[in-house]
Amino acid sequence: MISQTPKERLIVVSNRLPFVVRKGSDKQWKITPGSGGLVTALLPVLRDRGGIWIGWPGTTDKIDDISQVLADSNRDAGYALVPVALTDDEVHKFYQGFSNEVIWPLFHDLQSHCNFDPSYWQVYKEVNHKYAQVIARQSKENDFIWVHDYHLMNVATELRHLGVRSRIGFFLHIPFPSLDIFLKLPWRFELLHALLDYDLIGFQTLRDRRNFVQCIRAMVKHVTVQGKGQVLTANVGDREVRIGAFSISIDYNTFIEEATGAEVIEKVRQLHGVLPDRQLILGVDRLDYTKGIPNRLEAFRNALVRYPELHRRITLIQIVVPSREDIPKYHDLRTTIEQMVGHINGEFTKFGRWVPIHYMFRNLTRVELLAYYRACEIALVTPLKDGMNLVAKEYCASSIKEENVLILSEFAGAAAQLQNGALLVNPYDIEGVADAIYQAFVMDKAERQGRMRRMRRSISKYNIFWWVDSFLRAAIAKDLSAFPLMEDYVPKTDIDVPVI
Ligand code: ADQ
Repeated sequence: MISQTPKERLIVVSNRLPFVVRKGSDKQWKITPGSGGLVTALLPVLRDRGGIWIGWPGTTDKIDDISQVLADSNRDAGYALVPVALTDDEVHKFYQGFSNEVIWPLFHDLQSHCNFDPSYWQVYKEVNHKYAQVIARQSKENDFIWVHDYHLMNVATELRHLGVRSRIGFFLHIPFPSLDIFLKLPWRFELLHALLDYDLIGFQTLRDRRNFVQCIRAMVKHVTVQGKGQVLTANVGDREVRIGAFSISIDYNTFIEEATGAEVIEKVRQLHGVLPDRQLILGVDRLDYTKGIPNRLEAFRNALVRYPELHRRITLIQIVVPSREDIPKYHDLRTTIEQMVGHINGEFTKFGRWVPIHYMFRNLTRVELLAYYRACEIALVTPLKDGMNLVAKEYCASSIKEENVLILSEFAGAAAQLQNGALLVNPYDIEGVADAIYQAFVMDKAERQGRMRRMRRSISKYNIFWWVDSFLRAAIAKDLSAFPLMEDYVPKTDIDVPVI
């Protein structure tokens, strides 16, 4: 459904290219396609209208060879892959530093985790300039340039300095913080003005958009914001900037297809075979302090203490995917998680009969991931804060019999859309999450199906293709009233969380 979108050439820009480039044992470059929703959704659009994907190839090795390898491997694809070269120092200060030690924690409301090193900001600007130079070399006047995520917030400003006049859109995959938190950023004014150099800024949720609007109203002179619905208009001086909420999603139909494959079904059978007569609870997250894994483990322990009837009747399968291991905070987090798992298993294990937590620290194949989604009767998706959280949507899509229960943090972007089906929890409320585990455990089939059906209907309608299509249309539409809010998405309260 790539309908009615503008037909200009598309230039997609992201921190990383959607292909992993690495040298094999024969010293030859090997290119493997990346996976994930963004790649799945954007590659058909790029093929359809032609275009370029620009990004860092993930290695600081000599770039000339890589450009050639990328060009050769992608010759017949209908779009080009263009690398941006980064040095080790740039990767350290721009990627690990400013992006992941300043913006990532601050935008997830964890200011105490921030390292506001001034050299990080300097290199962030330089690297954004580097991306802009590559874009300026590659783009033509009528191209639509779509920049992704918090690593590249300065790119539009740099492009304007380089004289690029094309329309430029930006999508922020992570949350946008409230004014009080954003004000802590030493470079708050520069960054806010940089974002306003885009023609369209997309956020994951209405809450993120509202935070951004609050920031520009408070911090930018001569700004007015009008409109209602999915896309607003801000007038800043003589410029018009569009500001929208576009919840990212998944390729729903492909998930169903893959989740019903023979290999997945066999693996589900094996899982139930080794862990019989109980409900399985799944936690699957990148190793990241925003995902709330220690709080979740504490809640699981609390449920075992307060509801002894759960003993031997539930098992938590916690999978942690290695991530950002060069940053010390991530290393410490892994140690904390592993100590907690050890304590809980030490406290409750019944020798030869029951181990409460099965813990894995590794990447999974697609088949394994889908098998865990299908096999586990309950999912615990309890981030302290999350832009969207695709695991929640993937879990629902894979629930083919619609008998599984999703326990979801109020602070995941997905909560606004899935609030009519998920058991919403505050991840800081240990007893509340423990109660939700018990509620999920005893929930009857009819209620499970009703809840899961509502969530799947919404995810199926607002899938990844809807997301791409609505963003690209919002960039050019004359009439913004054609962009109503998502049906399930209408916030019931001003703070988007349920109140009693
Ligand atoms: P992430 O923080 O990475 O994404 P999420 O949205 O949950 O979080 O996406 C994780 C992805 O990794 C999922 O697509 C999942 O299939 C995959 N995955 C999970 N476990 C895996 C495993 N063991 N092996 C391999 N793959 C695994 C950021 C933001 C989110 C936002 C997304 C998209 O932090 O809030 O939803 O971008 O915008």
